[in-house]
Amino acid sequence: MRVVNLTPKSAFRNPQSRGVEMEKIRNYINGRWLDAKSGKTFQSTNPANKNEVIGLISKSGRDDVDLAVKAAREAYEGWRLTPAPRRGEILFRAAEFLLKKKEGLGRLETREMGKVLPEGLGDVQEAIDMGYYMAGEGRRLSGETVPSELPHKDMKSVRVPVGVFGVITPWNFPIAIPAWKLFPALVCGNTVVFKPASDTSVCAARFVEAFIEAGLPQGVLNLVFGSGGEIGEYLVSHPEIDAISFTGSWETGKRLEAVCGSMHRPITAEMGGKNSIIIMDDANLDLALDGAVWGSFGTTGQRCTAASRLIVHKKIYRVFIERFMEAASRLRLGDGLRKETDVGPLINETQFKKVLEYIEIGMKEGAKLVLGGKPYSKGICSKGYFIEPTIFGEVKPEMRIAQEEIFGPVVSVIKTDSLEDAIRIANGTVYGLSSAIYTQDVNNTAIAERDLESGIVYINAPTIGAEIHLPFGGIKQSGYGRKEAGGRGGALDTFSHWKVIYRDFSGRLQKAQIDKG
Ligand code: UN1
Repeated sequence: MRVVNLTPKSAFRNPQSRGVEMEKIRNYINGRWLDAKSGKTFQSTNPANKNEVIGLISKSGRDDVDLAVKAAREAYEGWRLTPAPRRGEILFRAAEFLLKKKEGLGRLETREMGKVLPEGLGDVQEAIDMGYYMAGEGRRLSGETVPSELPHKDMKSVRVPVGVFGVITPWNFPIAIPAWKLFPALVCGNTVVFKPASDTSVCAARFVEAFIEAGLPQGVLNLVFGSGGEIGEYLVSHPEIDAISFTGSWETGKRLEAVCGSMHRPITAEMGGKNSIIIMDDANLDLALDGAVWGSFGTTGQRCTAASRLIVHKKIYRVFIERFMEAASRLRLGDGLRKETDVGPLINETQFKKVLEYIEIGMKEGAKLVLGGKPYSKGICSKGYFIEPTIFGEVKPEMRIAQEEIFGPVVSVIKTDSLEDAIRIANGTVYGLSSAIYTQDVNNTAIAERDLESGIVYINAPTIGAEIHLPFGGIKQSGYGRKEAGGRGGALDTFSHWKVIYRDFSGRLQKAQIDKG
């Protein structure tokens, strides 16, 4: 195996957080960890304790992106021609490395992103799952062979890589979402320039390390840190990039789609959601309550699949809302590394303020605040971006809090009187990522499954918790282009093109559709 140049392990003391180490994190370009050309840096901090700096990160400019794209372009030919099973073996080793480091990576996620430790570990596990799954694809990547209508002629379709991919990822799944993109991109034979969200830069560096340890040739995967405005959009419009995979907000995604459209460049964009759970009067209420709490407040509501609307049948509305309030009020906020914590902080000040603004909007619109609604700063939470789990009752489907993505621990409860009305409300937003229904009536499940307008539908389970081997993604303003995750029909179609080959060995000109053989 090649000698690798890892992120310098020379962590140094962070003066602001006694005893805790902060790391210097550099770009990874063409097999080397490099400072940004400008020498500039920025800090990544712990959202549960703003004084704790997790890493000092290279702040890249356009020249760093140029370097990374050049490296990916130069490595492309070699990687494209590396047999796919060999590519898969490298990815398998990367997954093994992640498994070995799972505990440490999970803890890092909690410190850098704020999600509670079991969720941090789940995030890493999702990456491991994707690694093993895509490693296996190295020995499949199958196409079709079908008989020709003409004699002495054969024909087949084969997958070919797209080229150099620009990959832009969000902070809410700092390792899982990069894994959804990098593993399939690499097994298909693409090379990559990866720009992660600044808030979770250290997680991204640690994740890339898995590929280096696994022996990925230099230049195949390159990592640049910096703001979306400064380098993300530059990467997307770079002349030497062939395609883009993006996960993030609708506003950014829409802009990037326009850029790519004008350049005839494929882009897959995963964006927001305004996901709903329908709870019918015949639902198993205990199950629905557990699902509503997890769907609304898991990951502090910072999942694009989070349930931010609960559409509840009027016959059970009162008992549901009382029990839901009671269950949510028992959730304990705090540092996600502590065993007793159920809900962590918001990621940063911008999100913190945005969520509080939406709570304000909800109150002005006349929704009934039944729980929470305030920042939470008791005890150890005084240094973080904590907001109480917040429930609005009596919400009208057209209110802004029931239409716009909030991305925080705020949920709207809406009353309904029938399945038909519930589905109409669920479908009545610009988004279409995930939806769910709790009911014991098999006919209700069939109607919901058929009529809910979303990329993912759950029956008797909340809107979160997609598994990696089926396609993931939304319709309407939730998604654009092909899907993430899954194999055929999902990630493999995003990260490869079909090439169709006809071979005529008859020794004469044969005309399809004209000659009858
Ligand atoms: C996201 O919120 O962007 O289904 C991804 C889920 C997770 C992935 C969420 N497996 O909630």
